[in-house]
This record gives sequence, C-alpha cells and structure tokens, in this order.
Amino acid sequence: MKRASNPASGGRNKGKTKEADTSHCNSGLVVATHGRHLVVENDDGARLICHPRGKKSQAVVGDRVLWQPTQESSDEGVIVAIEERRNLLYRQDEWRSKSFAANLDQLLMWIAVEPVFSESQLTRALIAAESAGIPVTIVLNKIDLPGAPTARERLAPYRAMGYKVVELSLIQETEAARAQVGPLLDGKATLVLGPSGAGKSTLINTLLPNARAEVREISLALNSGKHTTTSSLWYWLDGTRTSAVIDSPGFQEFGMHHIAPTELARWMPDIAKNMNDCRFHNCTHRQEPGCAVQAALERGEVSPIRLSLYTALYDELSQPRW
Ligand SMILES: Nc1nc2c(ncn2[C@@H]2O[C@H](COP(=O)(O)OP(=O)(O)OP(=O)(O)O)[C@@H](O)[C@H]2O)c(=O)[nH]1
Ligand SMILES: [Mg+2]
Ligand SMILES: [Zn+2]
Repeated sequence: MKRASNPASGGRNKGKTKEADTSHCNSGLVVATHGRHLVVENDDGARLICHPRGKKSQAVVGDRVLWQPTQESSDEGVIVAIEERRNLLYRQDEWRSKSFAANLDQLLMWIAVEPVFSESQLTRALIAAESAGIPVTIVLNKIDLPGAPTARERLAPYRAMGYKVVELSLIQETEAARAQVGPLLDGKATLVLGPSGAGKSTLINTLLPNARAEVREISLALNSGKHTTTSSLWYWLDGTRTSAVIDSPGFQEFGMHHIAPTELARWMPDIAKNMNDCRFHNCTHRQEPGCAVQAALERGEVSPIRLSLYTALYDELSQPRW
C-alpha cells in the first residue's frame, strides 16, 4: 500500500515505506457500501462517506477500517487500511465473489414458507457459514401461510442435525416474533441472510420501526428479477451500540467455489457426524464399501435429500475450472 497522502500524517513512521502510515488515522466501522463508496461510522457514532484508496473497494459491511479525511473535503474520508477480519461470509460464484459481511457473531438463516425455500440454497449457505466458523440459527418466517406444515417437515433433518430452528410470523404475530428473535440478538452482530422475499427487511422494520428498510410485495420483487434490498446494511438495535442486525440482499444462487469438494462433508453436520466410521479415511461417501454415511442413510439417520445435495455439490465442485 502507498503511504498516506494526507500531510497531517507526515513526519512519523518515516522508516515504513511499504505499509500505509496509520498513525494519524481514525478508526471506524463500515455500516454500508454503495458501489465504490462506503459509509463509515466513527467510534462516536457519526457517519461519513469514505472512498477506497485503489480502484476497487475491498472493505465490506462489518469491517473495522482506518481512514483519513480527504484532501478536498474534510467531511469525506479515504480508507487507509482494513483491520484483520475475524470472519467473512461470502459466496463464490463462477466468475465473482460476493461478500455479505465480516466480523459476525452469528447468522440468522432467514427462510420462509413462501417463496418456498430451496434446500440446495439453504444447504449451501449453511456450509458457507460453517466453514467460516459462524454459528447459525435457522428462522422460518410466514408460518401464517398454508404451506407451513410442509416447510416445517422439510426442516426436520436440520433440527435433527443440531440447528436451532425458530418459527414465526412477522406479519400475523408481530409481538410474539419480536419476543422470539429479540433475545437471540442481544449483544451480538447478526447477519440476516436468505432468499429474496423471505422477509429480512420486514424483520428490520419490526425491530426498528424507524429504520424504514425497503420492503416489497414478493410478486413485484421476483417478477422484476430484482432484489428489494441491494446491499448489506448495518443497523444498531440499541443506543449503546452493542447489538446489531445486518440486512442483506436476497440470493438466488449461492456459489461455493471457495470450498474444496473433499472439505464439504466436514461442514455438513449430519454427514460429518458419521464419516469417522467409514472404512476408508478418504471415503467420498458415494459408493465406497464400508461407508458409514451410506449406512446411516439406510438407517434413516441421514436424509436422502441431504446426501443427494452433498453428491451434487461434490460433483459441481470437482468440475475443472479454467
Ligand atoms: N404472509 C406473510 N408475509 C410476510 C411475513 N413477513 C414478511 N412478509 C411479506 O413478504 C414480502 C417480502 O418481504 P421483504 O422484507 O421485502 O423480503 P426480503 O427478504 O427483505 O427480500 P429482498 O430484499 O429482496 O432480499 C413483503 O410483502 C412482506 O410484507 C409474514 O410473516 N407473513
Ligand atoms: Mg430486503
Ligand atoms: Zn463414507
């Protein structure tokens, strides 16, 4: 990185030529990104627009950054450095990676009775969270709709493999929903992640009536092919700024190209639980003899859908990439 260009930073750290001079920097938290611009919140709570140093912004919502005022305007800043991340949740599609947020305490995997959730996308997001070391709670929203029993049944394997599953209706049982979700969020930075139209922004508005997160009829949102929420956004839930929720844009695809096929089983708790008993230590749980995962499938302890998702993902991630 180049030395800081702001004259206020001159004089100190003269020996350091390669690294940025961060001695006169302010520290802050990235609370939003808009194209190349970032919104950074200072430790006193004030927010300002910051620009990245290079052509592309590397910082994501949840990043702690060091910034300096720009030369042109004192109410805008330039990012000098991004502090080391505890974790980063992102998806890796074939051609590009898309970061959701960094430095998370947990993920609320937000799905709904409608639009009917894709188990493949759910599984992918769970694998991404597990591999990033981020604890997950699954929330099933819109249980006021008639498809609730089917959705509940589809989530049974996820409960069985140890995920906490919360069911609620933000619209019909708003108070109850608030009481169910509120305690989960206490003192934590929580990313709300899930498909478009599941009600993530509705949750933000339920918790923070002044937030006015944009919410749209699912039919309108899905027919336009656009997501209502287009970038991650950080919201504090309390005046002392200890609990936060991050709204995120819905996803339709969840690329996993950052995960090696041989690592997959490790991040799928139902498969991981059984794989130590396979005859071969490098068993891929597809057709090898003495496979304990296949045996668990036959005993009904691993769901056929999960094993077929695993196999399909294994094949997908084993494709050569150019
Ligand atoms: N029936 C029912 N509808 C709900 C419930 N919660 C939210 N909705 C509706 O679902 C629609 C989509 O909600 P949003 O909050 O915009 O969904 P989102 O997950 O933020 O979508 P994206 O921003 O596109 O990712 C809105 O019309 C909400 O009113 C619920 O509990 N029951
Ligand atoms: Mg939204
Ligand atoms: Zn096996």
